[in-house]
Amino acid sequence: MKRTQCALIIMVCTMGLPVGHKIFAQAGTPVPAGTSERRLEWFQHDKFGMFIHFGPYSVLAGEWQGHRIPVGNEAEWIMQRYNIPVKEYREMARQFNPAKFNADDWVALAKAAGMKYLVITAKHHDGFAMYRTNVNDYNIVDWTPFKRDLLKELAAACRKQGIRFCFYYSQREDWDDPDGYGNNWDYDRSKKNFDRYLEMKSKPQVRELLTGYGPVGLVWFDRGLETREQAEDFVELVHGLQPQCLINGRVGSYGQDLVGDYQDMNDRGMAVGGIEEPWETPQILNETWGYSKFDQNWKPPAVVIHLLVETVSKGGNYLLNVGPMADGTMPPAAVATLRQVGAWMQQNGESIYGATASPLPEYSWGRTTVKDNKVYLHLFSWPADHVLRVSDWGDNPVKAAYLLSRPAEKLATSETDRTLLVPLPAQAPDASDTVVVLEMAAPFKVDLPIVTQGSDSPFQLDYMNGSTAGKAWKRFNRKGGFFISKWTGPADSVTWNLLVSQTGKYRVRITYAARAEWQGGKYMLTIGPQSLAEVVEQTGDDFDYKTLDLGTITLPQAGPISVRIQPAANYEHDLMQFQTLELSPIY
Ligand code: H79
Repeated sequence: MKRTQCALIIMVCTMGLPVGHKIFAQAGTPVPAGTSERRLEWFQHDKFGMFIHFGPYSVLAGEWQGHRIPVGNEAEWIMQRYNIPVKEYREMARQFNPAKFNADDWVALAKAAGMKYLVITAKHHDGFAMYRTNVNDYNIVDWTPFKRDLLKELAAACRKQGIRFCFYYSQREDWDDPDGYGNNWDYDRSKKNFDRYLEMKSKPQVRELLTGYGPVGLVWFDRGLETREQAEDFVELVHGLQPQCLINGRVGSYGQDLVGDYQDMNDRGMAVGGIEEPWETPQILNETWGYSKFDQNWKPPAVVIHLLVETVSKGGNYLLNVGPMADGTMPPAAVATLRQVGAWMQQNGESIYGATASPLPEYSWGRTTVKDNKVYLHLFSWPADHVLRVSDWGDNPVKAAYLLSRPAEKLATSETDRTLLVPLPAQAPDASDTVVVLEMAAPFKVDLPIVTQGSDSPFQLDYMNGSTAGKAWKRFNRKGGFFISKWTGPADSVTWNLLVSQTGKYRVRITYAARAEWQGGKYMLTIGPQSLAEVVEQTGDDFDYKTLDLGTITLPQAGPISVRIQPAANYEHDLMQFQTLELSPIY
């Protein structure tokens, strides 16, 4: 449901909730070292990282024997795409010699862009190690004329310049190894022993990387392992060696519930609304991860800034990729863009670092981020009449308003009909994103959106128009989409405020997924003054959603009511993976 449809605010139902209430609550409670929450502190603060895809595919730069990877496709997939025999790809990799590589330059570029962590491909799907491995000689030191351990130099430069060193490791896909996943042109699929690959290459390499390169901020796995046990093995391996190191959600199967510390969107994916679980989106500057000499579709700096802001406004991290060229230097266009993003960050970083998801809607003029007692309005476009209108502002008295770049010049604000008006200078000081700061005496309070209904139309209550409390979280899964889960007790709930216009009988249907072990969990469904005791039924595996009919209820009165779902008792496990509750009028 679109925010505009459900955002009719009426005074009766105003229930103020401090923004990011769960995060504030956590800050006061001591968290034992090594837990996910503690590990995630830097990640949730830092917001912006550099992704680097570099390997032998960078030499091919999108072309193999006259075949060209179409722009829009991944150049690092070239070996798979043209089924290049291992022998030939390995010969090609002999030429990999990034002689102009300078670790300090790369790290300085990340730093200049305002990035705080750096994730380099230690091994991509092609199986080539970008560091000196003991597993085999197919690595940058033993196999190439370069002979240097690129990761070692990068890790040292990161430490020196205060950037968190992290690595990408393709733990399942390996087109070089006879037992790895993906290469069925050289190797007979039926003869593969995948466990042998995991034990003989994948795990030993992850172990090497976590023992030889200093503290690692996070390990970025890709293309998820099939079973939960396999994924948990990798989690134990990483946390056993470096308890503070984060693990991204792609360690496990994309269709299962999260294993690891935080969730990644799809490649280039974006959230539909604020996600309450820590998350990240991997994004690209042009249309490929590994360098392609054909791809000159570079995003303008303003677009990069908008994507960063949009991500932060929804509670996420922005991991932005650059694919260096075979000689070890960065494409000039990428450098220019990152420097311009950095200039913007220099001025406006306060609105990004440490900011949390905004409860305000997506505006036509831009996005908003929030931190402590401040709301940052990011103006992607400048209003023609120089008056900024912030609808759904509610009851939040403004102490001071000013442009982040000119804090001394205060702007006078006024309110009309719960919309805040901010008079602006005639010209946008920053055409890509001018940030207006609104300072308040207290954290911003949101009104729960009011879900309205058209005549004879049902209420669709979901992730977007509900409000969670306690441990219940708005989350994402590739198979499950946007959903709510992690609730284990009565304090964990999701609530909707409804404006009933049609009285009478309603059919109640709920859509959720529940594993076998969650079967029998009891939950309370409160609809206005009525409470229904319900029992969770098994629906199948993770995200095997089913719609269950919960019978009928009567809504005798028009007007505001609230609807809530919460576990009826404390459980050791999740209640359910919730998707929607539908109340449809019966005629
Ligand atoms: O490392 C980057 C990608 O190479 C990797 N994830 C990001 C971070 C990735 N792994 N898998 N995928 C992306 C899915 C890719 C599918 C495709 Fe293709 C590759 C689409 C086009 C090329 C395989 C080959 C499927 C169709 C053709």
